[in-house]
Formats: sequence, structure tokens, C-alpha cells
Amino acid sequence: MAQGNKILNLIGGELAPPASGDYFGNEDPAIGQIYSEVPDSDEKDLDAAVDAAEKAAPVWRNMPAESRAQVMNNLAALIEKRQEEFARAECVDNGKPLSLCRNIDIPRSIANLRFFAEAGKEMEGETFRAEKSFSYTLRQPFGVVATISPWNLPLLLFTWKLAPALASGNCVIAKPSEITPMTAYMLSTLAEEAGFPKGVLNVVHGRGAKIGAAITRHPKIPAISFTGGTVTGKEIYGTGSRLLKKVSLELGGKNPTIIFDDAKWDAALKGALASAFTNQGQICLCGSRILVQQTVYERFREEFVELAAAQKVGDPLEDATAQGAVVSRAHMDKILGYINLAQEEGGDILCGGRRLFVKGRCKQGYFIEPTVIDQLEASCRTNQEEIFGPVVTLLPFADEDEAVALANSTPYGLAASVWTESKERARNVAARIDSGIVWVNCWNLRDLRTPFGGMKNSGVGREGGLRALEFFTEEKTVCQPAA
Ligand code: TXE
Repeated sequence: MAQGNKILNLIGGELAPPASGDYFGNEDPAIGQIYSEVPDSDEKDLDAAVDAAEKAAPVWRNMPAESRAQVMNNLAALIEKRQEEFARAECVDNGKPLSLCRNIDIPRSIANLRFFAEAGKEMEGETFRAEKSFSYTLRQPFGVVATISPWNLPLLLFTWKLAPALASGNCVIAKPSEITPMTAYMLSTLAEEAGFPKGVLNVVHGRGAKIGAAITRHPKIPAISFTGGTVTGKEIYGTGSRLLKKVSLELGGKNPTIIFDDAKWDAALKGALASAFTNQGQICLCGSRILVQQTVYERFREEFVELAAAQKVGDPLEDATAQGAVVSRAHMDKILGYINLAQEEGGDILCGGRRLFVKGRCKQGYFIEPTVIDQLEASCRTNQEEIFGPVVTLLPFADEDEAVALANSTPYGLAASVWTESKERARNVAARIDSGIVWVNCWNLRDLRTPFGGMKNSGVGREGGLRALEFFTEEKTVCQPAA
């Protein structure tokens, strides 16, 4: 798809190289080699994209919601036809197992487009009758909005933002992560065939500090939806709030998995394992602190470590692989740095703890052994900061109160999972945990209609369902004298 492996921007309906002509390398992390080139876009490209989006705005916003939905459904169908191609591209770009791309990333990306195409038809206003007046509300698109998305679930999170922005009648400037731009590029090559009018969907590739920062301060972009790291989120929020932009932030997590001694044992063990290591631990929803009731702590530790050590780490293209490569050398070094820190803080590495050298084609890839650590204080940096890799800590607790206190002891508040057979305890604990979502006896089960987002340093605002459509629209009250 990329000509000479060069990725292109989509601006005003044209696939175009960056104005500067500059590119940088895009690595396949499983082999540690550059395989494609990413446009190093700058303000010139952004201005062209914003101009094109502004021109297209009246066309798209005045199109009936059903027609917009049709175009989005066409795009979903085109991706579906090429599902295997997209899955392989995501696997190569990110390092995650191909099976995960086939079963989660690409199907969910298609589902995002279809879900919001339908939801866009459901947006409604309210009516208010009073003695002297009759008022009603209109939900109207901003015109031009931006989305900035990360590398851990590249197409899934790209479409999770893009779809509600489009469905609510906006033209979009979408910036995928420069670390995993390939599937967003592939999507952009299908926009014309899907029937998007030129300028409705613009994809601008490049570095966060350059094109991302330019998007954040652009005077003609009034709303930005961001998913990524907390440090970047704070920067975007700072600039955005000074310019009175509407900003939605979905940031990091340090999520607790809480295992009570009455939990269904095998389900809890498997749930904790999936929550710890799926996508190499690189999901903001991953449970990176496992809190286990003292009465079953020893048994859990022994069985969990055995399962973690048995995880098949290796070539992400192989069917048997459970854990692929982490996303980049820099990210691998960050994770290994945290493992060193854990040891300095007195942690006992129960399994893993090192870079893994895989034989064959992946010998220079960025793999890390599934790592389980205990004997750490809840307040130490390892237990407070987001590591975002295949690294979990175990912490014992005595009772419900201590479990809740430990769960709430970090600056984050994105997700938690609670494993217990007591319905009353599940209700009590769920109510007391400071996080945007609490799963009971499950993990990462998602109903796309439900609110999604975090408390504390995990974000500002909620995505999902109508809330995402609301974010991308302005509400207007129209008032007239009562008849
Ligand atoms: O993400 P960044 P990074 C966490 C995780 C990870 C850490 C840093 O802990 O180790 O964040 O990851 C764009 N203005 N998460 O640095 O930078 C960037 O180009 C505007 C959690 O790789 O936040 C990319 O498109 N945009 C997370 C997007 O922001 C900027 C997923 C996200 O990248 C910018 C990923 C700037 N100044 C990492 N700088 C989650 N919540 O799921 C960068 N970007």
C-alpha cells in the first residue's frame, strides 16, 4: 500500500507527501528494523488539512445522518474485506500477536465505525414547555475537530475517536501515533472509495512534539480528543484550555486486580493473567497491581507465577504466540528501567525480569519476559507509576477496607477488576473504588454504549456511546414565546 514503503498524508481527498518532503523511519519492533517511512508533517500540512476540512464542513454537516452513516458503513465494509491485510499490518507495525489483531484490533475497529454510524442517527435534542415559552435544543457539530491517538491499539483507538467525530457531522484532522501509523494510512486510502467527500477525513502523520503540538494550538480547531500518556495529556490540556478549546483526555492507568478468597479460583487466575499481559501489558486498562487476600496469597502467587512463566513469548506472526514484542526500543528500555527500579526498591522478581532474545527472524526484536514482582511497598514508585509493559506486582491485603485503600492509593483511576463470589461485597467495593470502570469477575468486557474514561490522573471527560457524540457537538437552545 505505501508507495516505496512511504506513508502519505490524506489532505483534501488527496494522498500527499509532507510539504517539507521529510520522512522518518518506522520500525517493525519484532525484528528491530525500519520497514517504512512516516511523513514528518508540519504546520503547512496542517493548514492545508484545516482549509480542506473547513471547505468540506457545510457539505458534511448538512448531509442527512443516514447518508453519513452509509459512508461510514462503506468504510467499515472495505476494511472488513481486507481484514487479514489490516491484521498483518497492525501486527508488523506494533509487535502484538497476529491472533490479537485478527480477534480484537481489526474487528473492534470495524465495530467502532458501525456502532457510531448507527448512534449518530440517534442524537436528539430536548424540549422545554413553560407558561410563556417553548424551547428546544439542537446538537450541532463544531465543523472541524481533531483526534490524536496512541500506538498501543493503533487502529482501534484511531477509529474509536474518528467515528463519533464523523458521525456527529464534523470534518476531522486525525493524527495517529508516529510509532504505529500504518493501519491509519491504509484506512485513509479507502476514504474516497467509501464515499467521503474530499476534506471530510484528513489524516496527518508525524511527530507528537511537532504536528501534534501544532494541532493543539491551531486556532481553527476548537475540539480535540486525545488518548495517550498523562504527561502529554497535561500539555495538551494546558495549551487547549488557554485557547478555550474543548478537550477530552483518556490517559494512563495503574489498575488494581483485586482477588478475594471467595473468588472462583481458575477464573480469577486466568482473568488476572489476561489483565496483566494482554498486548504485552500495553493497554491502559491492564491490571498491573494484583491485590490478593492474605488467606490465599501464597497459593495465588505460586500458581500465578507458574502461568506467567509459561506464557509463550515470541514471533508475533506465529499462532502459538501469546505475547509479542513491545512497541519500540525506547519503550523496552523504559520497562527494563522500571524492573531495575523495582529491585532497587526491594522487590523480589518471582519470574521474568529480563529482555528476551528470540531465535530466528526476531533475534533483534524487543521482547520482555512476563515479569511478576512482590515484596514491594504500595507507596513505592514501581507501584505508583505506569510501566505499560508485561510487568505486574503482587500485594497482600487483609480485608475489604485494606483492599479498597490499596486500590485507591495511586494517582490514577481508570479501571479495576474485582474477583469475588459475594454480590454484596462486589457492590460495596465497586462503589468505593475511584476509577472510571470496575469489572466484577471479568476484565475488558466492553459495551460500546457505556461511558469510558478515567478519574484523577487517568483523564478528563468520558468517551463511549452518546457521550462521545456529545463531546464533538455544541448544544444550542432555541427559545420562542409559547403559542
Ligand atoms: O505517548 P504519547 P508515548 C502511556 C504509557 C507510555 C507513556 C508515554 O505509560 O509509556 O504514555 O507514551 C502524540 N502534543 N500511554 O510518549 O506521547 C503522539 O504523537 C500533541 C498510555 O508514546 O502520549 C501520539 O499520537 N500530541 C496510553 C499521542 O500523542 C502529542 C497509550 C500519544 O503519544 C504531543 C499510550 C504533544 N506535545 C501511552 N506529544 C493510553 N492511555 O492508552 C505526543 N503527542
